[in-house]
Amino acid sequence: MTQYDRSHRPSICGGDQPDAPFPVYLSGEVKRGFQRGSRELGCPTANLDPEDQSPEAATALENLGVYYGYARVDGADSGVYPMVMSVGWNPFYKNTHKTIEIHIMHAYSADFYGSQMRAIVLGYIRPELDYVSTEALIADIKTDIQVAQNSLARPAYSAYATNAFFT
Ligand code: ADP
Ligand code: RBF
Ligand code: MG
Repeated sequence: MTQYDRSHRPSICGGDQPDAPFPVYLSGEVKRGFQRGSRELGCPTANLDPEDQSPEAATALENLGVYYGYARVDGADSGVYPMVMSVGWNPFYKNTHKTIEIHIMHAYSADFYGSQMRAIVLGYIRPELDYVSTEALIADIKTDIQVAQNSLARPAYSAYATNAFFT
């Protein structure tokens, strides 16, 4: 793997239009995990089962790391919102299986385990890293959220918020 410099991070990722293999379409039921996201990181992540995804999506997400796009959860609060997604083995926590976790940039009024979630992934931000501390991981997640927001603000990306996949 090439060296990745945490101290010099770009504020936007991806070209003016989503580059191949994006857009990547994901859907499935929100699964329960270790519930560390909200408790330890202040960042809840809704988990999808990698086994539930299409072969195209599985291939497209072979690069472990952080991605950005839009997501929607069926239910009371069913808007389409920006999201950041972590795909990997969470080396910091030494998990033993691959996870797909989506943090949606929206304040939901309640948990939504068991609900159907759909997401369109539009770009890749960075590889999955191991960390010396929880604080360092949290700092990078905050940057990821900012990068996702900047990247999605471009017209060719924002257009996906109203894509037919979400209706
Ligand atoms: P788990 O390990 O079970 O995924 P988390 O601490 O990561 O636990 O919390 C994830 C859960 O929090 C989601 O499944 C969802 O029900 C809820 N949740 C509430 N707000 C959000 C949000 N903005 N983004 C993602 N999940 C959220
Ligand atoms: N876990 C890691 O071990 N390394 C990472 O680089 C990493 N990046 C993440 C980036 C984002 C935007 C999010 C939401 C999570 C990330 N995580 C990472 C996953 C984190 O460890 C996970 O959400 C918690 O373990 C709770 O399941
Ligand atoms: Mg989670």
